[in-house]
Amino acid sequence: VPNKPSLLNGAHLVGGANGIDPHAYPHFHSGSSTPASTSSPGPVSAEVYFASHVAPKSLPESAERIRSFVDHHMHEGRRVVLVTSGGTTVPLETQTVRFIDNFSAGTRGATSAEYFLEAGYAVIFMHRQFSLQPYSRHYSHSRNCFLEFMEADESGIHVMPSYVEEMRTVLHKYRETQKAGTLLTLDFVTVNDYLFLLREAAQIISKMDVNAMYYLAAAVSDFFIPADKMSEHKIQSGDGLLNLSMDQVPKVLKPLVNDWTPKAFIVSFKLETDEELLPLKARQALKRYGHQIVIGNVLTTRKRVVKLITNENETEIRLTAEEDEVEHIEIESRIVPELIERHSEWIEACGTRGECG
Ligand code: 9Z3
Repeated sequence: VPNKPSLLNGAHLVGGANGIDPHAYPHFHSGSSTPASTSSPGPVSAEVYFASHVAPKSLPESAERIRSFVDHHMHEGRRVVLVTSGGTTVPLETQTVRFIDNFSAGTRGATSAEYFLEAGYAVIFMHRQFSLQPYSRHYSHSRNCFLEFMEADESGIHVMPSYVEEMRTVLHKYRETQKAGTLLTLDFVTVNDYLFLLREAAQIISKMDVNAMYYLAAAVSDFFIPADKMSEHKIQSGDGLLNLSMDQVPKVLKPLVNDWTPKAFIVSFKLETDEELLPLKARQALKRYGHQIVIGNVLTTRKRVVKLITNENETEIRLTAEEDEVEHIEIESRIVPELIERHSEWIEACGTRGECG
């Protein structure tokens, strides 16, 4: 997902004749304003990326939590799905004041996680810090403030009668999940956090030989500023322009599929804003990375239409206007069962891939 400079001071960071030494910070150039260049050489390999960047401090603790979670559920005979959700940030300074973000609220990931849990999967929910989460998403800031569901009288504070039934259902599912211990949540903020956490999780899960699915719904930045080219301190403003030059984020789907977790069932999402481009880009991704399914979606229609694309076929899932606007059906309630069925077929066909036993 291309980053949108939504949190910056306008379309460009203000800078220019601003005292930034372009030799000290080669990724910040003063001078005329040009759009970010896409003509530079391709991304560095994942290997080079990981060797030249620092892992988040919380990684060893996350690794331990993943290990014991997967170990427990494997012995219980559960399938595991790793769901990624929400957007990643790209810091512009090491001591970060400004960063680039994207639109994702994490609706797709949080909603899908609930349907996987309901179907009996153990879910590793890898999400952007403060993005939507399973269950609480129904009452979060981006939908309705939870206070709107409450009323007070002399005996205390209660859920308003008109919301009781819906909340009872959500509460019941939430408690069932807590009791079963089937949800592990791990968070990330930057694209660097995301990449390290995904690699760590995949390598751990792969070693444990569990029937895992990857459901990669996070909106991952395509461009970033490498650590060695980042300004340590806050970029100073002046009255000129600041042009940003960014590198491409390595395409980690390739090592994910080939090296980190070669036996897993991997579903990635492809987002475009131009509908015409989507089939081509989705097919390209499938061919380039060799995984099982790409789900194509368009920004403006993503809650109503998706396309499941495999090497063999293409299946559209589309909500009717009635289902969407009147019945409030969530498209994830159709996507997830379809994927679970395909995951079952994938597991059953392990013999044809020489992976059984
Ligand atoms: C998606 O396409 C998700 O469906 C959305 C969900 C991010 C559109 P929301 O969080 O939105 O419910 O608001 N995710 C994947 C986007 C992505 O970064 N894909 C990469 C790419 O297109 C490949 S993994 O290159």
